[in-house]
Amino acid sequence: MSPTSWRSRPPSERAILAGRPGRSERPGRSERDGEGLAELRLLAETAGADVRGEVLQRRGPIRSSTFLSKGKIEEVRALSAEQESSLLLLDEDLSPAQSRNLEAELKMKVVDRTGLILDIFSRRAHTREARLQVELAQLEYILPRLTRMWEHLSRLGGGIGTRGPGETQLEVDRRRIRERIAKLKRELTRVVKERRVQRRGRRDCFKVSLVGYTNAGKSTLFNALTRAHVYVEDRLFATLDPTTRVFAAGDGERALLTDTVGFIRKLPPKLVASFRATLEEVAEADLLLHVIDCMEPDIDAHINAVEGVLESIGALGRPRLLVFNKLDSLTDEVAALGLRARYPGAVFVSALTRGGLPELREEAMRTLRRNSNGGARPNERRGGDP
Ligand SMILES: Nc1nc2c(ncn2[C@@H]2O[C@H](COP(=O)(O)OP(=O)(O)OP(=O)(O)O)[C@@H](O)[C@H]2O)c(=O)[nH]1
Ligand SMILES: [Mg+2]
Repeated sequence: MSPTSWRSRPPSERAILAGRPGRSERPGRSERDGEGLAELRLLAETAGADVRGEVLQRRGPIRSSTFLSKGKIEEVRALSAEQESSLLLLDEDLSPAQSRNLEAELKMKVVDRTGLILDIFSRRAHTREARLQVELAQLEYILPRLTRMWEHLSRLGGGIGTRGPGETQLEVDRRRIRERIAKLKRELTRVVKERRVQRRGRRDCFKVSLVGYTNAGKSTLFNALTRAHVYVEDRLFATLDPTTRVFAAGDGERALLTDTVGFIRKLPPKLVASFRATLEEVAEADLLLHVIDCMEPDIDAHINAVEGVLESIGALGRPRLLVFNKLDSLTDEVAALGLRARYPGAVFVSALTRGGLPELREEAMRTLRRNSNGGARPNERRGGDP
């Protein structure tokens, strides 16, 4: 794979999906009925792909050289010929060698999960901060792949036009990428500092951050609670940049609410690291509102994925309130009662119909007061940085 080739593809490239069925997928379904890899399909569509079929690799040992078994590779080959597709999107992270082997066997472009998520982020990054963060993650993803690609060329026997010039070109490319990475890191360090200064200015306020799986409805809830107009879309990663607004005020106290980037299962660690400037806000919040889509079939997997990211950014210890959103869609009374019984401390809302919002605001403020030094207001609290 040319590391950058898939970034410049036309908007609706025909794609075949492959991966292991998720835990929430129902057994016994056919592999082409569109249910097997629901999240990958959403990611693919968000990236602008025209999904033409799915191939499921059942549980069991994988073929280490290509991840997919020989039989599955044949299936992908047949399906892609039938659908005239030249792109395979894999729901797993491949080593550089695996993606190279798979591309060689299939003679089609292969993009793994991290590659796909990075592609979506690069399409979504509009502000300077987001672009810096995404570019850093992309270059760090590309760098080891570049190395392996050129090593592979050298191993093929070198000879005229490959070995000598190949190695030279590899060194040049690697040096350029390393230099760019160093420059991006310096710029991001400046962004981190700017954000810290901004937050210092808000020391006297309670700080609340919305966190949650992508598409859970964080931005919709943010708009409903603050009357802001943050962009909302039924696609993944609509939000990359944080926005902060006043969300409650009164009795000499103010709480600020921040909407930020959503999380997903297997969010690339490099991407999380690159988003340090954005995610520090979360790590320093007085309260996290963990928004969950109550229609999600595997709620616990989503909660675990979010907690995994929170842990990796040092925010798992922050006070947290579970907020089940989209209650308007949950028409099954028994399921609604079941959820309330399973998560007794949670708040249930509909950002769309604004149901449950007063209760959420009250519960959030109650939790903030309880956690802030025995009821003192934020400007009376001890301590330096917010
Ligand atoms: N039925 C229903 N749909 C909702 C509700 N809240 C949000 N949605 C829809 O869910 C989709 C995602 O909403 P967003 O607010 O963009 O979700 P998000 O969590 O900010 O997503 P990312 O920024 O992509 O991580 C949109 O189509 C919203 O209209 C709700 O309470 N009920
Ligand atoms: Mg959003």
